[in-house]
Amino acid sequence: MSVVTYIGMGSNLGDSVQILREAAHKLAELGPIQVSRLYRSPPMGPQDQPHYYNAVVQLVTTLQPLDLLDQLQRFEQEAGRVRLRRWGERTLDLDVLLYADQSIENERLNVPHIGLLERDFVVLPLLDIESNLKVRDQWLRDLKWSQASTLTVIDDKHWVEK
Ligand code: ROI
Repeated sequence: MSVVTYIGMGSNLGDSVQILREAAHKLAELGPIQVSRLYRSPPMGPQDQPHYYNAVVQLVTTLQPLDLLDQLQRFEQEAGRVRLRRWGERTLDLDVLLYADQSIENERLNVPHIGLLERDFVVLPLLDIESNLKVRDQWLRDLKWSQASTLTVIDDKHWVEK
């Protein structure tokens, strides 16, 4: 049975736009996708690191959560993932944000993603794809900063095909 999942993507090392584009192409091999706009956002965490490029992909897949996580981690490795420090710069980060309406808590995976509601670089791209999303009893579109945030839109929804 297929489920709707949302994957957060971030990069601030290397050719980030191309790295995110290739990640979206790999996700498309797992099932039909829809992509958000492409954003640039100031780092959350240490400030002496480059801005991030962020986007979200909706993936409809038959993969179970941990099998999906295995695939995401494989894509991160294939992108030559480098992670220099905790909360620091990285080549490619792929996070399971939402998996249907399930709550998942185990040592490898926490869904909905911890911190989702506090991160504009996750919530705004999610809203590009689906404006009716409720996470932990909270409508995302009602979050007070969901209209005004620190994000810059870099490109429209067609950035993956360019
Ligand atoms: N900050 C931004 N702006 N975007 C990210 O994707 C991102 N990812 C991270 C931390 C280090 C928390 N900061 C981030 O993992």
